[in-house]
Amino acid sequence: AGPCPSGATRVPLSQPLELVGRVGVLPVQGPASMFLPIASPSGRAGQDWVDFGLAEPHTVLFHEPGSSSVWVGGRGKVYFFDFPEGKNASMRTDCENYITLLERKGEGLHICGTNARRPSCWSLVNGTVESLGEKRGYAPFSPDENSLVLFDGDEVYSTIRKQEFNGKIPRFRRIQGEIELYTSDTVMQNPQFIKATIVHQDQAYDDKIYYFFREDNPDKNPEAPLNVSRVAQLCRGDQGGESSLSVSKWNTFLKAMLVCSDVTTNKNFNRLQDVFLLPDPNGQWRDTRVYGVFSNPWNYSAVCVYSLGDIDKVFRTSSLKGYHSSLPNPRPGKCLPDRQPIPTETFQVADSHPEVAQRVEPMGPLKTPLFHSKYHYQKVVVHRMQASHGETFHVLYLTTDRGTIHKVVESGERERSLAFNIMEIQPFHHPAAIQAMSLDAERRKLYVSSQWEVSQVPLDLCEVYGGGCHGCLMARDPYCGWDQGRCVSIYSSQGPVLQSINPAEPHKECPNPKPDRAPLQKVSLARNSRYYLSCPMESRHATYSWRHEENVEQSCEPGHQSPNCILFIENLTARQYGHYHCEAQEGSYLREAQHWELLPDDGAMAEHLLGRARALAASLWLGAL
Ligand SMILES: *[C@@H]1O[C@H](CO)[C@@H](O)[C@H](O)[C@H]1NC(C)=O
Ligand SMILES: *[C@@H]1O[C@H](CO)[C@@H](O)[C@H](O)[C@H]1NC(C)=O
Ligand SMILES: *[C@@H]1O[C@H](CO)[C@@H](O)[C@H](O)[C@H]1NC(C)=O
Ligand SMILES: *[C@@H]1O[C@H](CO)[C@@H](O)[C@H](O)[C@H]1NC(C)=O
Ligand SMILES: CC(=O)N[C@H]1CO[C@H](CO)[C@@H](O)[C@@H]1O
Repeated sequence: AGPCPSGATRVPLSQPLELVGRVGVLPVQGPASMFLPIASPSGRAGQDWVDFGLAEPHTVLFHEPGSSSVWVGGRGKVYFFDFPEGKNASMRTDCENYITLLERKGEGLHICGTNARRPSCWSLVNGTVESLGEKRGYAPFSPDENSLVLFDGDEVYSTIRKQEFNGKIPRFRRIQGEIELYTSDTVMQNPQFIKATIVHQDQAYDDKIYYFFREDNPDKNPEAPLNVSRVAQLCRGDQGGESSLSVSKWNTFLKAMLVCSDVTTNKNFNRLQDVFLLPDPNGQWRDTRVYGVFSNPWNYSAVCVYSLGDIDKVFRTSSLKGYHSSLPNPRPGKCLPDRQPIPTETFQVADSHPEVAQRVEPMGPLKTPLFHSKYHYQKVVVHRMQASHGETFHVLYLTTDRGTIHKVVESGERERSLAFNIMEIQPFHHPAAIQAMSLDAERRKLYVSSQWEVSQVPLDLCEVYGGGCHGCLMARDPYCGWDQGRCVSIYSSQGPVLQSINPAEPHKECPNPKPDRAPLQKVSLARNSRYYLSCPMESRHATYSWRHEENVEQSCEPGHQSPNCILFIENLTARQYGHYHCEAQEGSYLREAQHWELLPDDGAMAEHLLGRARALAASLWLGAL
């Protein structure tokens, strides 16, 4: 983005902004019959959405767990939506003010934006917007900059540069609270910041800031990856150093490499895309799970899970890469009590050797990814939930580059985690890339925004699973169970619902030993006509086949290109009349998904159907080409 056009108007900082409210309409999509659903427009069942009414090329989302509202910062506007009431308050400013930050601040909301390259903030309290003036470091000069702002009480940390044209080297700063500090320019090479967090440790003086980033690989060997993924640590109580060189710099910076590779298959995932921290339910900071989404040069993805305890241990115990003398005392990276400054010698060693030799590896005995996949995942949030029999599951929601969300269930076992992709959710009315995603674990909702709309998606979408009890349990969705003849959310039911504890053959728990048969559908067709039968592949784990009498005429394996398993009949012969069954098979589980009977007919009705069938077939062929 270049400088502002001469006609651009900034929001006058002296003038409060106008707020406008409106009541929106929230259509709710009806349920559709599915079992183990794959991408489908009906994956939207039960969700709410609101259209912006215009394109918002850059959005940020703010949602407070437990509330039914969501704030979206757009271009010159802050949208406020309440689900299910649905209203919006938009803040009218000029087209160049991209809102990049929305954060709770006491009673109100802190809003910061680019404001035509004069980064500024506003506070919104009790429906009134007031200008806080120009605030460098809180918002970037243009919205696509690599910016991260972290609030903790009165402290504010930021990676946003303060000068528009100089100071191009990205730094991690403390911009409010204690003395202002920044990272040395030599400790990171072209960093892309991903996520920052504050971790309160056992002793207050030991509190840490961890941030995750990618940077250029210092190893220029042509075999080596271009980028490496990192976690860095800083002591929250860092007061800077004693020498003129160290006085305004973080004196406790160290960084470590984050490894996400599968040694058995020799697959490496080097590009960190997103991080989600899942705190331990018992409040043990060391057991916080750090979920990292990584990709490789072919845009395949892997999810690796680390623990904060392991990260902390690497920084506390590892030697420094390339440093072969004995370490000074206190050792680099150590937080000192009582606001003691770090001795210059310790700073110099850490500043010249900021990387620890030991790498941070995923949890688990094999230190491998939780799973890898051919999808290009971008963002992740994780929900810890308890199924009705008390077993804990971690459910991952991953955004794909096609604007959908994959729901992946990790079973709670410590030793050998298993991950199962159970659903693809299309959250929007107009398919579009997902710009922001926020999880409300308490209310069990996901909020996502695209350039067109913001959408509220319930985590317990159970009505989408068709196929009766078998379909409901085969879905292996820990939020859903079978109750009184329906696949229901475990939260909506008063009493216990039937859920499976047998992940291999969950349907065996159902009262009816055999799944329901599909209803018979009939069609009359003339001889020599062209026709096709289509069977939606609702499960991503099943093989679908079309059977005519005893012969399998068409078979579609999991991972089939099209979402339907299609049987073409080029030129209908006498032998081809009769019954056709589409069957979905997964392990020992077999379900009839469709049942058709093709009947001979030479009358006018057949002509009509034939014409329709031909038209459909033609459009389908075009689609396939
Ligand atoms: C917000 O507005 C309400 C009603 O106008 C008023 O009662 C309340 O005191 C206000 N709160 C603050 C913090 O100004
Ligand atoms: C990673 O590598 C690419 C390709 O060389 C480069 O453009 C990019 O700036 C590098 N750094 C990061 C942090 O992604
Ligand atoms: C990977 O994804 C990025 C961004 O989505 C895209 O620019 C790039 O071309 C993709 N690379 C490959 C090999 O598909
Ligand atoms: C179907 O087969 C019949 C007899 O073999 C032939 O006359 C007819 O042209 C064929 N129709 C098509 C559409 O290929
Ligand atoms: C997204 C949206 O619906 N925006 C509306 C918010 O309210 C103002 C004022 O009524 C409308 O002009 C916007 O279109």
